[in-house]
Amino acid sequence: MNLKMPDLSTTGSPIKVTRWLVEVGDFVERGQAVVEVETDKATMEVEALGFGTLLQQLVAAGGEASAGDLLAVIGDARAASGMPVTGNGRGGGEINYHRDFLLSLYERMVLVRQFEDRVRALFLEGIMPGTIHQCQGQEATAVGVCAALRSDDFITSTFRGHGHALAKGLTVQEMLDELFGAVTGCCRGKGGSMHIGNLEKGMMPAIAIVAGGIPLATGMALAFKLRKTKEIVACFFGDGAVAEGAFHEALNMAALWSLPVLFVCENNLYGASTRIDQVMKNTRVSDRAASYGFRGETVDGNDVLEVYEAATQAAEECRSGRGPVLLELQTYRRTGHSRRDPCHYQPKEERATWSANDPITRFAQALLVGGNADLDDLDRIQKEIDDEIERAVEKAKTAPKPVLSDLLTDVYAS
Ligand SMILES: Cc1ncc(C[n+]2csc(CCOP(=O)(O)OP(=O)(O)O)c2C)c(N)n1
Ligand SMILES: [Mg+2]
Repeated sequence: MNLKMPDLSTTGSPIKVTRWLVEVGDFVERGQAVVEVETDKATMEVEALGFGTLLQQLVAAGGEASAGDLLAVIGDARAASGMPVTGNGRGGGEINYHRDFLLSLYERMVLVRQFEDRVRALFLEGIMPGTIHQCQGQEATAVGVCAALRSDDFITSTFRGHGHALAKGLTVQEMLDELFGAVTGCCRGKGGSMHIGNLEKGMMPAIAIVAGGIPLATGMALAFKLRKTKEIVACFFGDGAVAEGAFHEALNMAALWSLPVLFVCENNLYGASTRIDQVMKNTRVSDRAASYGFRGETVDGNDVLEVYEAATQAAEECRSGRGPVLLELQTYRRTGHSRRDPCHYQPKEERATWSANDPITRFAQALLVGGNADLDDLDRIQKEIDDEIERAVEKAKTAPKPVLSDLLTDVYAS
């Protein structure tokens, strides 16, 4: 990934690089400020679009560059010599990942799990309006896919969207405020759990109609293609969407026009209380792609690195005009379909098997065995996230609610 000088100067004159904020070999987070520059008007920071390791600084501090000039090369999240080995790699061989990257994946998954657990408790206390559909057990799908995206890429989501939102960079505060119906929420309190989103962070407000996001994502991808931009859209949906007409129509069109859309099916074996084999003869969802003439792949959706690697490859194919791609991520929902569902239709043995395959426990073990973290590191991460969530809960409880005159603002039809 290249970091280029943005078009910041009003006069077209070269822009001065004042200070590097990241050293060669350091890990860079998506959205992290990498270098400080000075235009004729102001001092600004240039941010990384994606995760990676800073490999080269091409303009020294004090030097100048014009808009569009290369400032730095950021490698992918593997790299950095001497790092312990984790992950199998797609071609078979092992891959070195930067420790900070691995910990960031772990942190994000723990954030999703603890957010969901806390929100569940708030609903059970009866102090949150609406209903919820939660994603405990499915953290690796959201986190693995979103880690492979750039900050200017988009996602679409479903009624089960909290994990997608946190993985795409929405904050705990803006989400909790939204769930409490406050004006400070990411949709100003009008979306709630089932329509969570933030366009500035690349997440379309979620759509609760099963398969509803699939034609929408396809349309967004068409817009990216017509505008000749390099963004892609990752479209999350469940196995229940696969029998909907909208799924087939959109996949056909996306294939025909080679659109930059990454279809992500979170196959958790159930659509509400109905098991997948009761509604599909061929339960391998990724096979559907071949019938429309593009690549589909089934991936262990509880292995965050597998998901990340599959999504990175698929995103690259979409970005370079070789899309679309259909990824089927096999996973399991550990909670009921919605808040009131006790989940009795999931057989005990099946639940036990998937419990033993929990994405967070598995990744924690991999981090410990690989020497990337010790138990104190993992405890510290959990505690910091707990504290962050608690602070946000306290604020969200008293955050201001919309007033009557807000009723018809920010709506498309009235
Ligand atoms: C078109 C449509 N039909 C029915 C529903 C009711 N409904 C909401 S969620 C759901 C099950 C969806 O299952 P799946 O797509 O597998 O997603 P998961 O709940 O497993 O994440 C149903 C039937 C709906 N929202 N939209
Ligand atoms: Mg499902």
